[in-house]
Amino acid sequence: MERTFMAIKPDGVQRGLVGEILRRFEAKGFTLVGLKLMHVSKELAEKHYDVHRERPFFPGLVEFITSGPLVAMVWEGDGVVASARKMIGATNPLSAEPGTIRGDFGISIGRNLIHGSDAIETAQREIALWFSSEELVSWQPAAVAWLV
Ligand code: RTP
Ligand code: MG
Repeated sequence: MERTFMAIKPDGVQRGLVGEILRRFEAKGFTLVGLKLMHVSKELAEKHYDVHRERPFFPGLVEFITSGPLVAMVWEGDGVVASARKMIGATNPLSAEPGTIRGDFGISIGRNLIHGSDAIETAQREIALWFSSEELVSWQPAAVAWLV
């Protein structure tokens, strides 16, 4: 079953949007299989955003991601990688459609509330980077039978 990695960034936690964001993915019908609140080390932040290492915003991005607690999570479901990206919205919240998380709650590209893996291969890499296999719970909610 397809899985994606997402993280509610420190701004989402500070603004009290954790419940709202979890609610959206639960209500959509995806299955939560991993969840933890954590302070991210500089090393993990740099590995996570490795593709952006040469970009001018990289140091500020790492500083921000390590600035306070973040909620790391893994969600499961058919098509979850692309669907979650749609629900998150465009990188710049001012361009993100209303109805998306960034479109509804953000105004700044550097404070865009949530990360979501951008492809299935990226999701596999990020899940392995952020979670051990013991931290992931495989289960099938009874409600899924009513969705599919
Ligand atoms: P993310 O990786 O955090 O889910 O965001 P994304 O795929 O929508 O965007 P990406 O291109 O991967 O950029 C990663 C994060 O870097 C910050 N950023 N700042 N100042 C800038 O021009 C700029 N561009 C990107 C954003 O916070 C973005 O989420
Ligand atoms: Mg990205």
